[in-house]
Amino acid sequence: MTITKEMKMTSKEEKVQKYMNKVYEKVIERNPNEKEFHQSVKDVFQSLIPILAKKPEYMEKNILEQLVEPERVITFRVPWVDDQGKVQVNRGFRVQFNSALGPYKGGLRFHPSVNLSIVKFLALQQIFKNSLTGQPIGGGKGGADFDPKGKSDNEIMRFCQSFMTELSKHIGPDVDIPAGDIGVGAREIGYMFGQYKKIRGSFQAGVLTGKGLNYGGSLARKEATGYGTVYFLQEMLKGNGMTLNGSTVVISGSGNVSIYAMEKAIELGAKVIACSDSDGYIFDYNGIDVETVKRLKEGNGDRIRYYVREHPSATYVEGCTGIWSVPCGVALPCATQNEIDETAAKQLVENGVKAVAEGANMPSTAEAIEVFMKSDVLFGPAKAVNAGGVAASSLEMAQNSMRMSWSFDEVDAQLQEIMKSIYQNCVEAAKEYGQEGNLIAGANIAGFQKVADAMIEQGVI
Ligand code: NDP
Ligand code: 2IT
Repeated sequence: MTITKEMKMTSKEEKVQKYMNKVYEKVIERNPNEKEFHQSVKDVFQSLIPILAKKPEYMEKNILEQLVEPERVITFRVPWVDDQGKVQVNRGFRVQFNSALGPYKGGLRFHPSVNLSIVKFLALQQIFKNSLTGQPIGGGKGGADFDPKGKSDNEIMRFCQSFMTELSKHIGPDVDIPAGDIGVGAREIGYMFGQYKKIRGSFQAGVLTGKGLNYGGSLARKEATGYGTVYFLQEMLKGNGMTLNGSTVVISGSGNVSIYAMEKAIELGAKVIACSDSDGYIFDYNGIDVETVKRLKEGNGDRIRYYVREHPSATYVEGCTGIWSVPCGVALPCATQNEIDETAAKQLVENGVKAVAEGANMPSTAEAIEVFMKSDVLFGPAKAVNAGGVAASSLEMAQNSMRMSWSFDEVDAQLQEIMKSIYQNCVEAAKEYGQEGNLIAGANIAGFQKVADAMIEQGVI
């Protein structure tokens, strides 16, 4: 038995569980060695037992089996020439997972760890996340096992051009709209946009989001995932009689999501005492200076260890996982998948953590989540918490279609509304299906319902 529900089950729920286990076993059989993808499927399925028991149509129409099979998976060769004149070859991916709610939408990740399992888990999560935003976007994800670290600007440009030469055949403003993720920021999006434009002979602003502000990018998109994470956190704390003001916060990573989560948390009166990169972490009980982190990491991708040169009151510790041993009231994992394991979760709980909100995608292992749930820690799941980035991307698409642009405050105000409504929908869905207070169940159920209904309305296609 693989998919389980903690509470005692009704006979209808037992039937659903049997069906789910069959689908899940097939997922494992059809997609061997894709452990991140399995983890992500299991996370979703576990929440869906009550809704499938209540609405038999989903099982009758075999929605789950349709849902876990991507509509299209594209893998391709990305050859490029390095500064020494040598030919290098990377592997590119785009998983167009589900278009029930709109064109495929989701980021591109450039990191040596990228493989099909990682892209599929991210794309699956994106379906539900995008559904939660209330925006008309389906789910997709892509990337390459390319390591941008240590590459010259010209190498990055040549790589992006080669990557887009192939990807351009599969995307478009009404087809599939990529954006950034780990290792892909405005610079990479710019090079890819330039190549797409050249190949198509047409300026289609809405084909990529996260663009530069000079050529169709949206104000507040850069800040949106981090800000949105903190807006969600704020709602979650408020809903439970707590406040961010005066709390101590630990945030992993020091990239796009972390930096703007830090900035917003500080603005709202929190003290951010630690952040990290893949080498190690810094902590300072007086509070981290976000402007220094920005200058180090956004400028030329320097290592976080250099922070202590400018701030002698801070300490640098080698190794990134140790960050979870820093006592804090709020933990925001904003780096990468499975960065909080069972041991780290136990450490956080022992040190008195009150709330965890996932800025990164799937940063907590299943075992870590169990620790948090058993300890009554407030837990905000990634699909809901970090949805602000893609929500702002959708607002960028809307501005591109209208050929106009909104002010920073206009986008930020819409973002705040979206995050509030995501939180509210998660709370209500959890309550409706007997899992009050469980935002994981709430996010999965609320995200699923809209997609499943749209799939049924559009027939078996
Ligand atoms: P960035 O590339 O801007 O930053 C990533 C940060 O995480 C860096 O500090 C990096 O350290 C660290 N990191 C990356 N890989 C690892 C690893 N294997 N172990 C430890 N640390 C690591 O990416 P983003 O900030 O954009 O993305 C962070 C997370 O947020 C990802 O999970 C992404 O999927 C998710 N996300 C991003 C959104 C966006 O709009 N950008 C939207 C929603 C979710 P180093 O500098 O050493 O590499
Ligand atoms: O994981 C994510 O939601 C992103 N990387 C952002 C996707 C997007 O299309 O803006």
